[in-house]
Amino acid sequence: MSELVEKIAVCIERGKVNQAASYPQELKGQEGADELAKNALAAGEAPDTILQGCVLGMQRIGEKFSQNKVFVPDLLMAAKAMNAAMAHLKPYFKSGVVKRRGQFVVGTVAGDLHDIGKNLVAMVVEGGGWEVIDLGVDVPTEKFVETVAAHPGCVVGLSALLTTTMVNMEKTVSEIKMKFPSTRILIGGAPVTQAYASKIDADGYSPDPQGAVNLLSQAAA
Ligand code: B1M
Repeated sequence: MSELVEKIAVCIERGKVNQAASYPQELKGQEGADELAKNALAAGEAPDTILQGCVLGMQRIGEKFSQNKVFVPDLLMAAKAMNAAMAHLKPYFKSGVVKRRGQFVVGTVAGDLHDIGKNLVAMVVEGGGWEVIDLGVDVPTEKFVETVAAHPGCVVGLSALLTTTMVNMEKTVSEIKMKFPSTRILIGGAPVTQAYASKIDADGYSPDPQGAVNLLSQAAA
């Protein structure tokens, strides 16, 4: 692994956004994800190398979050640093020079307004190298179906926090699968379990964002 990849990964994992940022204390004054990405591209470094650093950093923080070694604010700071680096990669994604691993369509199911967990999943999945199409909250089944039609081959993620709304996952899974049988669908959220995922024929369940990235990697393999 190159020194640059490791440096970017450390900035992402520690939430070091840019040189001016005073957080984290022990990296004060050092270049952050913003400058490292910008300067490396200006020096002719391959955009893929920057992406590699982002993916590695988000993977490290995602795993620590799964193990309860870090918490929501740490994940938010990592995502902020990741966004700072990714902003420099946007033109390369648009031109196709850097390829994403696939498209991930995510939203909370109909009736559910809880989006904090869904947003964390979206951030970590983006950091995992996927293009995220975030449909927001209270997403009707028809909207998911329309979006899958517009993005063939995408993987769908459904989030629910209420026992009264998780039942809407079943309808969404069944309608997507009826029209687009090969679409892979992951579900998650506090009341959701693997048993429920199996019952409604979802392809996977994850209790946390990094688990979702791992399932996506399997889906893409
Ligand atoms: Co609500 N709420 N809430 N609420 N709320 C809960 C969920 C509740 C457990 C509180 C309680 O009673 N103890 C309860 C649900 C009870 C139940 O269904 N069994 C509840 C209720 C009842 C309600 C209302 C009905 C209250 C009312 O109006 N009477 C109402 C419903 C609104 C609606 O959705 N229609 C309501 C409203 C709200 C607020 C709007 C005030 C606010 C949401 C703000 C927002 O999200 N923008 C809110 C909040 C904040 C909560 C609690 C306190 C926190 C939820 C949260 O953000 N957790 C919650 C109680 C609690 O959990 N302590 C509660 C932090 C977040 C990081 O975790 O979302 O679980 P979580 O996400 C995790 C994992 O689940 C996973 O990854 C995340 C990171 O680890 N994950 C996925 C999530 N989605 C995933 C998808 C994946 C994979 C993993 O793949 C696709």
